[in-house]
Amino acid sequence: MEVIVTHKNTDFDALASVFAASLIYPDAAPVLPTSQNPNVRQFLSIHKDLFPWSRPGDTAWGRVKKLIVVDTNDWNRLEGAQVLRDSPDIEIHLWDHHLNPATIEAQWEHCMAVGAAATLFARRLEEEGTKISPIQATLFLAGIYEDTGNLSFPSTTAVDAQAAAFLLRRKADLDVINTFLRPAYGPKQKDVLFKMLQNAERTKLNGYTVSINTCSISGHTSGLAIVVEMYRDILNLDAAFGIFMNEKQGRTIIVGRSALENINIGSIMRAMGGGGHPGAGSALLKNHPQDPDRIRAQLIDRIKGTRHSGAQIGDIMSFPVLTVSPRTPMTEAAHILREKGCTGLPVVEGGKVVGIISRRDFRKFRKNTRKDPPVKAFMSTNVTFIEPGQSITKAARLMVKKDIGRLPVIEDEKLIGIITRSDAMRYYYDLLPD
Ligand SMILES: [Mn+2]
Repeated sequence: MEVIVTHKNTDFDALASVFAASLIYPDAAPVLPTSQNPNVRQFLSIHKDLFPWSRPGDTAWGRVKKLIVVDTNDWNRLEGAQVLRDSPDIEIHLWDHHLNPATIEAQWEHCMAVGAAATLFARRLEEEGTKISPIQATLFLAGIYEDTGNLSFPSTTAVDAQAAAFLLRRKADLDVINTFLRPAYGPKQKDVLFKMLQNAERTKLNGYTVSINTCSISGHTSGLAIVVEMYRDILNLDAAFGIFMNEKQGRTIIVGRSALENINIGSIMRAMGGGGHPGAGSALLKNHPQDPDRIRAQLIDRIKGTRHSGAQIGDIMSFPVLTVSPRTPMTEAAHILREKGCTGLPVVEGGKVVGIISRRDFRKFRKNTRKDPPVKAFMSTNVTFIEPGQSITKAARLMVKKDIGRLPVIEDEKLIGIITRSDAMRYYYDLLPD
C-alpha cells in the first residue's frame, strides 16, 4: 500500500500538495490529518466529494510499503505515520520546501527552497503535461498564494510565479481563492489582538522597531499568525512577536512576523525549535512552565544576532545641513532653495528644528499679498524626525506615510543631518545589480 501524508494543522499548501501528489502517484491513497486550519476545513466541507481521502485512524499503517511525505520533513508534524519511523523496509519519497534540517530520511526527495510545496508539484505536472481541471488548478494556486502571501513574501521565487502562471492558464479561479483564503479573523482573534494592543510596547533592536508581546490564551486559538500580522501592521513595526501562553494545556506558542528580509523569522524560529519562512514563522514550546521573560530575552538575542544590512541612516544622510531661522524672509529662503537645488530646508531656532520650509509652501506664499513675510508664517511645524541608527527602509516608509520628501536626523535633540527621498532612492538602486 502507498499513502500520501502531510503535516498536522493542514493548510492550503499541504492540502494542495497531497492532491497534486495523488496525480503523480495514482496508486497512492491521500491521508489528511484530523487537524486542519479553518480555511481548509471550510474548503473541504464544500469540496468533500471532489477528492477521495481518508483519516490517519482509518489507515492500515502496518501495510504501508511506500510513504509519500509532502510539505514537511519532520516526523513530529505527521499524524499516525510516526509508527513507520523505524520501519526499515518502507520507501519514503519527500517533497518539501522547508529549510529546517529534516528528521525524515527519504530514499528519494525533491526539496527546493521555493515559496510553496505546491509549486514543486505544479511544475512537475506542467512538465509531464498532466491534464488538470480548473478546480484542481484553483486548489494548487490557493496553496501557492497562501504560503507566499500572494507571491509577496520574501521567500517567493521566480519558480513560484511561473507555477502560478501555469495554474492561471489552467483556469484557476481567483474568486474562489479569495473566498477561501479569507483570513480566519473572528471574535476570538479579535480578543487576542485587543489584549496585545493593550500592553503593546516597542523596542529598538539593530535600528529596527520590534515588539515582543506576551499574551495568555485559553483553549485552541487558530489564526494567531494573522493576529500577529495585524498587530505588526497597526503598530507599524518592522517585526512583531507574540508569546502566547496556554496555561491549561501547558504549552507556549511563539509567532513571529517580519516586514524586512533583514529580520529572518524562519531562522529565529528554527533556533527556538520551530520553523518558518523569512517573513513568518512559529515555534511550539511544550515544556511547562515557561518563563516569558526568558523567551523574550532569547528572542532579543536572536534578533540582535541576525545579520542586518549594515546601512543605517547615519551612513547615507547628508551633513552639514543647510538651515534657515524662523525669521528668515521667504524671498531669501526661496533664493537658497534655488541656489542649492534642494526642495526643502529645516527651520532651526536655538539648535532645535522647529519646522520645515519646502517648495510646496512657496505656492501659498506666491498667492500672498504681504511683502516679504518670514519663513515662520509658511513653514510646516509638524516635523517628523529619524534617528541615525534607524534603517533606511524605516525612513523610506516614514516619507511615504507622511508624504514628505525629507527627514531631519536627530541625535540628542540636535540636528546632525538630513535624509531625502533621493538619498533613499539612490541607496535602493545601488543595491540592485546592474
Ligand atoms: Mn508549505
